[in-house]
Amino acid sequence: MLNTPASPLRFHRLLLTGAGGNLGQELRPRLKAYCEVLRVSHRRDLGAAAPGEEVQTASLEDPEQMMALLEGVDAVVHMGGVSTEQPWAPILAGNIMGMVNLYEAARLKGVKRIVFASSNHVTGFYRQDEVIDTRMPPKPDGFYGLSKAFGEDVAQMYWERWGIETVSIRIGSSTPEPKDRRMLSTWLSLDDLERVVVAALTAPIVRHTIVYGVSDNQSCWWDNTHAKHLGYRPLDSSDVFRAAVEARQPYIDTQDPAAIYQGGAFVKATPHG
Ligand code: 15L
Repeated sequence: MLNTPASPLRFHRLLLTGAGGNLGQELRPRLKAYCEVLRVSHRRDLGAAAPGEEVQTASLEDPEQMMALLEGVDAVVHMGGVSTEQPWAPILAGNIMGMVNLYEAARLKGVKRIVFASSNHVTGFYRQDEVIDTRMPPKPDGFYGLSKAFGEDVAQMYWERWGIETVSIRIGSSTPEPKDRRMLSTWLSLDDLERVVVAALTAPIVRHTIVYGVSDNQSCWWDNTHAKHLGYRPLDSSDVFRAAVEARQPYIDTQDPAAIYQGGAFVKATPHG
């Protein structure tokens, strides 16, 4: 957790969806510093609310539950939905219907800022020897990446038509430590995750901005030039883990699609039936 003595309360009520997921669990205690009330939600029961929290169960694919969830909310950190490559049905429910339900509820309840957990898998079929920026065309590496590309388009449409601002964070690999060679380039430390989410919540004007959620790794495939106005400055780097990762994984198979493309193993995941 960041030591941010200067972190003022900026929101009355902030909503965190997917609060029971891996990154939702990380953000739950961290986001409390930026609001008076943190409403946390998940499709399953999250148990008792901590001080300053409200717990509300909601399924993304249920429009009525989403309408109730957005009631009285000032801003949303949307971490909910499917976060790995899966068959189409759960992706359709969580990431396609869920995105539209979330934005319709935001429109009807007057919510004006959403931080959307997009993914690097929107551009997973660029090669690992290419450096790309946030304005290059998507190249999704599966149903999951495709659904996140759709989510970014939803965010764009709701900005143009309804003035709802979004920052779509194409999260790299957010884990306590980088686990393999690919993650030396894609790693987002948990503190930098908090930094990029807070920047996305508090930057004065964002319209619809796309940013790669990545730490200050010496090797990096993603150029965030067009998101500089967010003021996101990563302070961590995978480099301190490099020697240990290379010792664990001394060789890479350069013919393996997982080593050729930025999406790694996602480019060959086949849970599609
Ligand atoms: C993601 O989008 C996934 O949610 C996460 O589980 C990781 O696999 C990450 O991408 C990654 O690319 O490492």
